[in-house]
Amino acid sequence: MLTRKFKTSNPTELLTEMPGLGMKAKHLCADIRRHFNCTLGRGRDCRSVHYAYSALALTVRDRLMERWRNTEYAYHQADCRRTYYLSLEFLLGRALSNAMLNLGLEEPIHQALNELGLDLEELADSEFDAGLGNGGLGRLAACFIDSCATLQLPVMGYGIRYEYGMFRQMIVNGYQVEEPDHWLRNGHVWEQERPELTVRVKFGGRTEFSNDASRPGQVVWLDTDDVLAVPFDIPVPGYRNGTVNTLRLWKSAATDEFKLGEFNAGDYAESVRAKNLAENISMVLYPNDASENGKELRLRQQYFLASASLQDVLRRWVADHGEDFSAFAAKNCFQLNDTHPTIAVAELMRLFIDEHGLNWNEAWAITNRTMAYTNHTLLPEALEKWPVRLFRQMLPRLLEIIFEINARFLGEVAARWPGDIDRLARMSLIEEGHEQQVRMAYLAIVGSFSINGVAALHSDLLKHGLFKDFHELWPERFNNKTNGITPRRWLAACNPELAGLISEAIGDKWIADLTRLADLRPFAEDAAFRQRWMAIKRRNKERLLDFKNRELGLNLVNPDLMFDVQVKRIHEYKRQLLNVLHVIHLFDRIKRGDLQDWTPRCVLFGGKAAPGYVMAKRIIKLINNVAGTINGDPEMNDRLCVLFLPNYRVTAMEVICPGTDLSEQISTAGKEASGTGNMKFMMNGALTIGTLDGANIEIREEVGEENFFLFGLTAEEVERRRSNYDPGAIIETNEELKRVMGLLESGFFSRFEPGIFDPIIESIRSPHDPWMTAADFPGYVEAQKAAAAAFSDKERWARMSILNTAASGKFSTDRTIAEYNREIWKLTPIPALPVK
Ligand code: T68
Repeated sequence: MLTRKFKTSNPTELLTEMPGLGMKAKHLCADIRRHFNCTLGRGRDCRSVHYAYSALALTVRDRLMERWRNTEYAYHQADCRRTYYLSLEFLLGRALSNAMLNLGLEEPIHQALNELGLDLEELADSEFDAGLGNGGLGRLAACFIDSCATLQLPVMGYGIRYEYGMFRQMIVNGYQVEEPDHWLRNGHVWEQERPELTVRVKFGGRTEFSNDASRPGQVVWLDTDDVLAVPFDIPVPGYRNGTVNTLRLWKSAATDEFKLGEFNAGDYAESVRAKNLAENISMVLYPNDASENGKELRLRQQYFLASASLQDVLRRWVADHGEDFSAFAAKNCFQLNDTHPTIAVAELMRLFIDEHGLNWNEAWAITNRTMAYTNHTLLPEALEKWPVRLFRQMLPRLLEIIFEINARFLGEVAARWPGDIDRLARMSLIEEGHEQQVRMAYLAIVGSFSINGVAALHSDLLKHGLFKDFHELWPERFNNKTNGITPRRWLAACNPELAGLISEAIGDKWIADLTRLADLRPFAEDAAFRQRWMAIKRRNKERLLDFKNRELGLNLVNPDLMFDVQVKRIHEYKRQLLNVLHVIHLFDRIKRGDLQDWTPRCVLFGGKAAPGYVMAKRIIKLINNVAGTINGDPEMNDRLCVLFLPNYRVTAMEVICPGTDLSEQISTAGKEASGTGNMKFMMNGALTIGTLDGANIEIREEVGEENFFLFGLTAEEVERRRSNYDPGAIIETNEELKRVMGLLESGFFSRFEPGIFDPIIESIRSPHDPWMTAADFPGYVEAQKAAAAAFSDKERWARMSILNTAASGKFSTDRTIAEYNREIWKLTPIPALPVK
């Protein structure tokens, strides 16, 4: 397949690098025209924005191509150590404006488009989001590869090219309705298919000992149903440094063998079914953000990603080093983004032993020095387990290897703690019960030399809670890497006016070294600067209003309200419910005429619920019903407005975070591993109201307690309260909560569908409510009061806003990635070759 080499000709000219493409407006202008006319074949009768966008995107892409090849060439020349970031999700969003920013093409493109009579915003707006992720974990992967390219680290991302990304959310009568997201419908100019690098992935079949006498004890995996993995590469540009790294996404395809067997035998339907099975693997992203639903296809996706990626790396290794793997661990590292790609531990063992002839100890020594695991959750329901039965049927050879890893591992545990049977059962990779299950997190821990959490508190809770036994065994493997976000997309690109003001004040070095934002601190005391800062915030709020009006078909006009925002996945632990209860309380205050020191506000919600998560969907309905009541009540008029923004996504956040005043980070302490939305808001000058959870703790440390609205139980207090939690008593003694519950229970918000909120009411009143919503309500109301008071003091708020941005330097993924590199990956940055 596509691997024939030139035989008769020697195309020296073809294989020589072409000279670099011009970066000036006139060059860009000519290329946009050429792509529009020649590449896309469109002419004067074409009025479609899509083709104008495509012509521009191709023009930008051309400038990435040469840098992309040079980068790979430089890495190959350096024969450097590399890291591979394995992730089932990369939540990329749009590519165009990011590529323009990173290549430094913004100015000349503006000029070129001006000449052509085109509007950049309109073109950019026609790009579909690449929504190949659920939320934080997928977006983190996208920010990470951006920072790796900016730091010139030889890191490649591996993922799946889902035909359908995260579903599109519509709100119908207040309820979430899911629609498929066919993001590839108009093609995707940023990807490069590489069919010549296709690999084969095995499924099913059976194993037996080889009868090859020269390979005693060798296992063969045979009678498999194979699937092809075809790579599509996406360029990942660094910030103005000539580096372009690679994100390789696999698409599944059927082998063409089916044509022979069943097809000729006349079983057409069966052969087509097999083809569909193969193609289904990369069809759709599973939309669950906090639990696995145990679907067979999901395990197939996981193995498909792991196997294709490892084979790809090994193929390159063998091409360069032959079958000598002695330096493999010194040159390669795989970072596992949560347990989703963890089957890679067993797959690497299989490839070494079955395909490359290493013995167990050799293979294990390498595997165990190359794998590193990042955990993203403490929620027990999110810890992945797969039935042994499913493994046996789908991946029989992998199951044998997992059993062997487990046997040897338990031997180690038994030697360290002789006679401790309970401990063996607790730590086993196989959970016993009515059905045996493989514990993927434990496989990841046993197979990795590094295990990290994503914020200081989270990593601590892993060590002393969830993975306590493993921490006792291997304390040196555990570490923390507090998350971050890329300041390119999340400040420079999404908030150009604020970025401009910052650069005017402190220079533009902050874009690649975010710690420099600290230089903004003195400007908080400069009244003229504060005024400009708040004028920009106001214009960003107007932009956000426009966006809401467009998406919701409304006509809101007042940017002077406090914009109080909670956007993130809808989950009980994130407590959108607590926020709505507070909204109901504000409504109640207006109704009672308690308007003393009133701060007008607009409360904005956004986020998707997993389609099978009934309670989360009910919370969306509650928000919408409360919004309907409040927005339809003339008494509320510019005092309080509540919106649920449908289809929250990366592109929406790019407009939301610059226009937010107050950021809601109100999860039950100990439940949010880190959070990254909190960082986006802070960086754009919003203040946080939040609990001592995840990265909130570090945000508050950086900005100072006086610039953060804190409330709620600590993680320890939450655990201690469990045994004697009495929400009924809290409701009885807190007049405000009592009134809110009274309104809810009276059916005031469910007049047309009586009883629909009963499950929500029950959960708040239950002594077993794991999220302790009632317990934190009184403190939350107080903190909200403090926030409202601060907001009405314009000068004070402006100061606090500037200080928040100034203190956000720590939360750049450049810092996070530098730490991963220093402590785990140990890569040497490789400067890019200059473009000729
Ligand atoms: C998030 N996790 C954490 N998971 O909730 C958040 N899960 O605190 C953290 O900041 C972020 O990861 C980055 O570390 C997720 O987003 C998922 O999306 C997910 C997807 C599939 C299965 C389980």
